[in-house]
Amino acid sequence: MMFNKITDALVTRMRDIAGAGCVYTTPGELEKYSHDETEDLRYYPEVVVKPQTTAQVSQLLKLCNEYHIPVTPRGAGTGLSGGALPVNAGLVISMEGFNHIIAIDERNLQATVEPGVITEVFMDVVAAKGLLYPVDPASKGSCFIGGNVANCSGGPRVVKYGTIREYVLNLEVVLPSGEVIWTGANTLKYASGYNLTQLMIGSEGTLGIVTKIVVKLIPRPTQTALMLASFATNEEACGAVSAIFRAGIIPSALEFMERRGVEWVIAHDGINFALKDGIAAFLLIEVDGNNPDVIFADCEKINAALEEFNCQDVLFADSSAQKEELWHMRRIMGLSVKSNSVYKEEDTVVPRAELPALIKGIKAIGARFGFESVCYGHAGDGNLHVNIIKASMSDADWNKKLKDGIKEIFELTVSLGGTISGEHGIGLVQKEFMPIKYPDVNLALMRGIKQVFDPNGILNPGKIF
Ligand code: 2HG
Ligand code: ZN
Repeated sequence: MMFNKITDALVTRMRDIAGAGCVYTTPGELEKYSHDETEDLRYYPEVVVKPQTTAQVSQLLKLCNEYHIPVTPRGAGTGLSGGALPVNAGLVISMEGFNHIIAIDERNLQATVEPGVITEVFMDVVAAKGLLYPVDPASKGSCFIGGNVANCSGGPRVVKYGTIREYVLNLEVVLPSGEVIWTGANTLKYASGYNLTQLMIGSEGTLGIVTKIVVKLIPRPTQTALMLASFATNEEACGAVSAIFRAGIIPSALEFMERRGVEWVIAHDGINFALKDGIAAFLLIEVDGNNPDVIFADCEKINAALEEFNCQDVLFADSSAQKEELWHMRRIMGLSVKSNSVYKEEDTVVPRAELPALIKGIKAIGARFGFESVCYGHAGDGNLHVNIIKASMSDADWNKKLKDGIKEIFELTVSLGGTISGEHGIGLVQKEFMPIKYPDVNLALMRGIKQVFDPNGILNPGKIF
């Protein structure tokens, strides 16, 4: 793909469109947009614009399409696959200015929001109305709901409530041509031709820029119970996961944490947690509902299922403060790993009952290549975040062994019926592994869709394929 550089004349046009105060060009201003949360990758854009209206996004895309300027849409920059990195420089369109909750429709249990709203801010506003928007990635306090749409984000509550796919009803999207469309309808059903709403979700900013999002809301459960179960081996912890569902329970969260992850949270955050000897892994299990008796009975069934897998100990959180502490431990695990060592994160997902085989295989691959890994994640979804640790490995070893090791981890994942990303997307860093999952015919279909939406290939080039 041949792209042009952004000339001074084009910068002037961008200022005319968005207002001079919303166009940034100095290295100091651009630095923040040169990276996301993906390892240590850095790519500087030439210009950043923060539009405030759909009309401005439309005019910017029309201009860039005419002059073949690459455009990287950007939310909060919390992504873990490099999807927001401007790898061809060009223009970054930051959606920070789109931070309004436009409407909460309590009659239909729907809301219309702009993509730059912080996920947790939105969750709190609907919670105050007794409603639940359950899509809560670990970075909910800083990520944008638009980025969640772009990446098809999940988080701990997917296991009961589903990913963001289950909540987005309709999207306002600006196409690379500058045309503005609504993708669907504000309805719970949609059997009216190809579902463009679902196509946009997870398209990582390669097909259009989302400017409004209509989501479904649900009544908020009033009660939760949270327990932390400890196990002597990873396989036992992972094996217990499927048993909980077989016992007739769908927990509202079912998270796995390896011991080393907990150790690093303690080191990073100084939390007060007594880590007992002989414990290899934990399951953090939440049950929600409105009837405490039903929740109590569910917890007893879960306990019985855990015992079959040699569960060593179960800690019941007995206050909301303790629940928050345990959740905090889980949510900051990614950051804690990052602060401890150079690392590379993979986002493997398999059918739930294959989790024991996945973790066993990952450890065997690590042993063969000589790297350590710290695994945690959404076990109830079969989704394991595999953090491969550089530790004292030399750069040469790390670069060579890492690539081969990741390839084997993904081959194992796919052979178990899984895929190479459950919720972090493909972006820049996973794209070379796409052929492990997809034959040429699937990749050709995806490229064809891209071509229809974006014939000049200006939108987030270098991602997914
Ligand atoms: C996690 O489970 C997340 O810790 C990290 O996948 C991603 O929320 C995030 O930014
Ligand atoms: Zn996750």
